[in-house]
Amino acid sequence: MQLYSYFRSSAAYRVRIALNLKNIPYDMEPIHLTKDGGRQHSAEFRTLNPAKRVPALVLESGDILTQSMAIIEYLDETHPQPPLLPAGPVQRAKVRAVAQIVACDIHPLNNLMVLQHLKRALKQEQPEIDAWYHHWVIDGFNAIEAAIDPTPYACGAQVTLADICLVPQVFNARRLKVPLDRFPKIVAADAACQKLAAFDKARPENQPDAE
Ligand SMILES: N[C@@H](CCC(=O)N[C@@H](CS)C(=O)NCC(=O)O)C(=O)O
Repeated sequence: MQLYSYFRSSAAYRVRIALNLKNIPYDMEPIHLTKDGGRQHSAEFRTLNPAKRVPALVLESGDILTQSMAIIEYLDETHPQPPLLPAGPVQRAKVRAVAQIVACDIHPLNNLMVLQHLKRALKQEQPEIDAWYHHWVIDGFNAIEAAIDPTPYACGAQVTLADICLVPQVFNARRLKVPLDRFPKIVAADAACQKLAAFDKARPENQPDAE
C-alpha cells in the first residue's frame, strides 16, 4: 500500500495511526501542501484524488481510496484486529459521534484551504484567522470534553476511532496554541494514546517529510 500523506495533515495522521494499530506495512508518498503552491494541486496528484487533499491510499489492487474516515473503515473491515469500534451498537455510536465532532465539525472549518480562503479571498489578517481557528477547536472540544470519560482512552479501555481522530486534532490545537487547560479529559486521553507505539510512530515529527 502507498499512503499519500503530509506530515502535518491531521487527516493523514489519522490514517497513519490506524495503519500502525493494525500493523499494516505501507510506503509513504509525501505530498507537500504548501511548496510550489501546494503539490496537492498538481495534475499528477489530481488524477489520484480530484479533491486535491491528503490522505489517499493506493491499494495493491491499484484501487485508490480517499477520505480518512472511509479509509479507516476499509482498514477495519479488512483487518479486523484490533477492532477500532466497541462491540455494542450504543457504544459504537458514541465513539463515532466523538470521531465525527473532529472529522465533520472541527476539521472542515480549519483546513488549510479554508484558512487560505479567509486570508486570500476574504482579506482577513492573521489574528482574525487565528481567532477563527481557536473558536472552532474550542467549540468542538467543549462538546468532546462533555462526551468522553477517559479510562484511559477517550471512550474506554480500548483504543477506538475516537482516539484516532482526537489525537491529531490535539496535536494541531497545540501547534496553533489553543489553550487546553479547560479540557483535562481530552488531555488525559491524548496522553494515554501517546504511550502507544502506534501513535508515537504516526506523530508528525516522526515522518520522513517532517520539517
Ligand atoms: N475529509 C477529508 C479531509 C482531507 C483534507 O482536507 N486534508 C487536508 C490536510 S489535513 C488537505 O489535504 N488539505 C489541502 C488543502 O487545504 O489545500 C479526510 O478526512 O480525508
